[in-house]
Amino acid sequence: MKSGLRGLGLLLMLIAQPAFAAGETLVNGNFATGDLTGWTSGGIKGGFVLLVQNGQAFPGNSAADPISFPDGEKSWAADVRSNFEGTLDSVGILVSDLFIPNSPTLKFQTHSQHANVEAQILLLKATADPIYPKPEDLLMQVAVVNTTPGEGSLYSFEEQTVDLSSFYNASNPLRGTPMRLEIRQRTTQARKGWYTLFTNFDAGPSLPMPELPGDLNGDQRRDTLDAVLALQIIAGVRSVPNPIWLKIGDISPKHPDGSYGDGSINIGDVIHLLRRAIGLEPDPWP
Ligand SMILES: [Ca+2]
Ligand SMILES: [Ca+2]
Repeated sequence: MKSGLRGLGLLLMLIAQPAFAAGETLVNGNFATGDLTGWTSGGIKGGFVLLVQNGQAFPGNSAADPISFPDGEKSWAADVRSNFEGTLDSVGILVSDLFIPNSPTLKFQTHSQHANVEAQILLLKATADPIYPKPEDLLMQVAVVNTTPGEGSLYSFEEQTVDLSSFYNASNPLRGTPMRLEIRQRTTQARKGWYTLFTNFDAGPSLPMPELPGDLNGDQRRDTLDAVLALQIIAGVRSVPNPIWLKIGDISPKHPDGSYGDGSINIGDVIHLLRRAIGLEPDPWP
């Protein structure tokens, strides 16, 4: 009885773990069109992200003397910032869907309102918690430095580049490292909610994320994390947001003709995934 309860506790703990769905691509430069598709905004302690438009007033940017955005008239940028009160531990966060770099270099353009900000680019493993990533889930962390911060039309965005060559596979880009790109920014001056603007992220032409049967979190591995996601779906903690998930997760039963699946994600799929995760089921799989 006692060990049964422990087992149930473990199961509930696994179900409560954060995990993320398979994404598709980094939508290059999409901020410049006013579209956040493929990105999720969030923050710590009230930090947040806005989309702001060239020529339109927003806090810190008067319409009478606006900075020019790189893509000109009516183009957009992401405005990442602490809360308006300028609390030092308030951080704005913007995180991309999963993508595979299709270039040895990540490029983007950015501008900070003031020198007293801390802006960062994080590259995260597919399985990372985007708000509180563990150190082992961090592929890279880069400070974003603006040499000419300020307000008004005298200032302009600066080009930035990040070396992605360790994660880019030149001979077969689809075998590059799946990752999420994250932007973080906070003020380092109390009571000043300075912003940093970002636009035109480019990591090469978008690549489709390979769909590996059973790989529900899209990190290109079939392991216990995927079994946890399947359990969450069965427990109703997580819904199946689109048919792609169902197709990826429905790996059991296997039929005599070599096909597999019964149109649902259930405990049979979890067991099949767990057996694979502990090495009981070699390729070809499922
Ligand atoms: Ca996986
Ligand atoms: Ca099934």
